[in-house]
Amino acid sequence: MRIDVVTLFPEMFAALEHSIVGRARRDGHLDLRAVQLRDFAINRYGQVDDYAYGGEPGMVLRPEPLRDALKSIDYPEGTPVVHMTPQGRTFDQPMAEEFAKFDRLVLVCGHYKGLDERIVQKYVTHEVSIGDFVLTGGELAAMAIVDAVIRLKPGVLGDLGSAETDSFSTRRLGWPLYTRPEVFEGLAVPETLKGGNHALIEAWRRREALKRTLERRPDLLEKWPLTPEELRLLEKDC
Ligand code: 6GU
Repeated sequence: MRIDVVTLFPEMFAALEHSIVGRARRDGHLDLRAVQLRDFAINRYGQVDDYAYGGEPGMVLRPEPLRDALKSIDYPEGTPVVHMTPQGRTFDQPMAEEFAKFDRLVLVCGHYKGLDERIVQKYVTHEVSIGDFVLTGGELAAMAIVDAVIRLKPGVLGDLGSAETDSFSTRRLGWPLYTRPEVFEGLAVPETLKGGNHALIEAWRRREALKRTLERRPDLLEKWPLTPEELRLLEKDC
């Protein structure tokens, strides 16, 4: 997959040289390119922003540098062009799965007050936020999206970290995890997990995951309701 990011701070993306995303790049699963918006400035002073019409504090990114930066990328028709903005739709696992179906992606990082609305109208296909808080720029949000999308591509995770067993691929939180030692500061590993009965272990995990989801994230159950099988699992327990 090739991902082009339009940004004023390409150096920030060095964070994606590490860990699993770094390996994905070295293995050829990800071709990540940061496009410096300032290379498309409107004058020799490197200007890319300007005052907001109507008069409000803060600068707005001018449309011409953004348009020229996008034109330089030469992405095929149908490629998602994603504007990172707190005004966007909240990014979630289904969106990551949708983006992972493409082999190109363009991410546009906003700065200052934001982008001129006409760039959004003419060039942007998706507006995405990563949550209800405000970042100083879209870069950290773009990195989150690159990570969440690329790990879904076949071959990026080994069998060990397979994405199909992710809690959110089932739209639920994860279950509690234990490793050695068997007793830590007076707390023991649950008996079921040591028993070797795989059906029982599976039922325990799914029940614990559901209990957590019910308690911490009831909104997930509104979005993706309990299945009849999940209802049965919960009834057995209580
Ligand atoms: Cl995508 N951008 C900015 N600037 N702030 C955010 C965000 C994006 N998502 C959450 N907060």
